[in-house]
Amino acid sequence: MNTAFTAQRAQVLQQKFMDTFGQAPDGIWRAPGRVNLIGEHTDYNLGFVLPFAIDKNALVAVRRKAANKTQSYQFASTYGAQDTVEITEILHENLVPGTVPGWAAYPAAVAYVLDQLPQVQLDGFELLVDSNVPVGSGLSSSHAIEVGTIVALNDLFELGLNKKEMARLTQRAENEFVGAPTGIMDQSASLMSGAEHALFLDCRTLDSQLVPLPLDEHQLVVLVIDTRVEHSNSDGGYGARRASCEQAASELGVESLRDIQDVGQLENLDPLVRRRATHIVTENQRVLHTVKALRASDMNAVGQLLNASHVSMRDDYEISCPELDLAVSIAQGAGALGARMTGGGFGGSAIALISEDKINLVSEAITDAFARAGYRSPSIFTVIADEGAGSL
Ligand code: GAF
Repeated sequence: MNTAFTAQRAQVLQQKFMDTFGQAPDGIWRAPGRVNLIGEHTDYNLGFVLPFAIDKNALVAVRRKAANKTQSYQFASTYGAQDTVEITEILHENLVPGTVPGWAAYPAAVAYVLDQLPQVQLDGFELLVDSNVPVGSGLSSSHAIEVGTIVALNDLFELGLNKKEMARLTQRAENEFVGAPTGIMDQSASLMSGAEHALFLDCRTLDSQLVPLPLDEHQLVVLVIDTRVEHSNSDGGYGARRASCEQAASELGVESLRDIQDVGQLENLDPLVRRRATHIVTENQRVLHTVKALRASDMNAVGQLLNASHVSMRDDYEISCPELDLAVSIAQGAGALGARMTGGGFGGSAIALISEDKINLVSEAITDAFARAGYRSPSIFTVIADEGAGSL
């Protein structure tokens, strides 16, 4: 974490909170976005994922209101804010799924799921968000806000929730209130990650291990190429992929595709469903192999697994797009050890594992190729593996 930069942002947020709500917040909490190194769309199939939290995050300032005040929630953010910050106020009785527009749906969704817990009396609170996770880039900007909100409320209302419980609750917030049928990877990465490690997560049990990322040792960096093709997990493509996986599991008589280890078992499925399921079965295996390769510090093997993952998402799962494919192939051609799209797909970002002396070369090659293809200029930056959410 860049501590000085975060402290500076927190100071500005503290002042803005006072200007907006007239009093200081009770605290400020930080929740990171993530990249997924490998293991895509395996989470809702109860399989394996290997993401890491990044050094781009949401800062969430919160003040708990006195219990005898009207039970209402006030949300504001610095998004697009110049001098004035717009406040969204939601009364407790109006906390209804699907009714809160824009980014305020994320903290509202968290209030909604917490409020349903029998032991929780969620009095009113005021909340101000500042985030530098790019929106719509596939780096989990919405989950960063949700996780920032739940860790703040967990502390302030002394709810005693552990990380697994917070991950499951924020998944419900996203599924039931926001209406996106997403899995559990992103919030888990934001909650459970550790600096300089990837999070090896079993999405069935939420048991996890931190696997060291030997990047410095090999003078490697992870480059993110945000294609600036915006995607949303509420669009139909994500849900359609999930439905195909559920159909495959049901036809095969298993709880989830996690229970299939051999693609030979898929051969009687309808051809389209079989290709979708093939991605999931092979991707789970690639995650396990990547964990082994990282532990053996074999970064060439890691790179090859990233490349294979991209092919599988492009051809079998069909969630890539021309901009992502171009970013990946140019990065590979310019010397990346491996590259793949990351996140939900249909836009968003790709990652490339490259040696640190090739950052400019690879970035320029991708920017030039995008210009020649007539695509929007991509946003390209390196990320470091940061620690999970907590209070500042
Ligand atoms: C999105 C979802 F939110 C995750 O749950 C996961 O399914 C991912 O797409 C694909 O791996 O980020």
